[in-house]
Amino acid sequence: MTACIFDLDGVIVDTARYHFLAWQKLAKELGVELTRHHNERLKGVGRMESLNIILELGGLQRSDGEKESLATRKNAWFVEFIEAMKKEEIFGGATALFSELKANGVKVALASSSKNAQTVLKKLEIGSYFEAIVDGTMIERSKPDPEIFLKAATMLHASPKECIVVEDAEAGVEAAICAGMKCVGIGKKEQLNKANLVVDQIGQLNYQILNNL
Ligand code: B16
Ligand code: MG
Repeated sequence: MTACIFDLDGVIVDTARYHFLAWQKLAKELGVELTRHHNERLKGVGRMESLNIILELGGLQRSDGEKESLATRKNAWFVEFIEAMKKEEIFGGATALFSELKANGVKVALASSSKNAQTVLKKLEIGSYFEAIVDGTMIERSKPDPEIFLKAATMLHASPKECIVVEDAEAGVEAAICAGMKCVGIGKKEQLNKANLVVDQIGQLNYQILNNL
């Protein structure tokens, strides 16, 4: 392992919950019931892809203009949540893990599909932990496409097989595998069964566990 690439939402902080609450509010207005089970499909995929899934669940169709304004409304609610976020919301053990990896010569990167990733990093004051940051504004295809992880590896001058990805989304695990990288899933085994290892939270990981994968 020469590099470790971390997803943001749902791995470092529980912004995945804020995405869910904001999408659920929008879905309700559209008359669509968005359950936690459905929400698994929304994790890791881009904003417009998420909206398309909700419309599909409700058997609804909207014009491109209407979709833009629906996605903008959802984002405004999400931004309200993240503006109120506190540093204490960073998952326990996350920053200690970044420091431990660095101390062992492992490069640390962030790869988030979110266009709000920089705002979250600033709010939590953790941007300086990452040698490379790829966010939703820098990619053309969102997870499960491997583009985001390959871009991070290129920025770190690391080859994919030397990289380990840490992800909470099914689409993210898929993307890591497509990129030719090893992957640790954060969440449920049933959901993330393609990952090389699944743990409940980032705090359970350390350099040794990742290096032995
Ligand atoms: P935004 P990640 C992803 O972030 C989220 O998992 C996903 O639910 C969200 O739709 C996507 O970012 C886009 O976010 O609307 O803020 O651009 O998990 O890749 O860090
Ligand atoms: Mg995520």
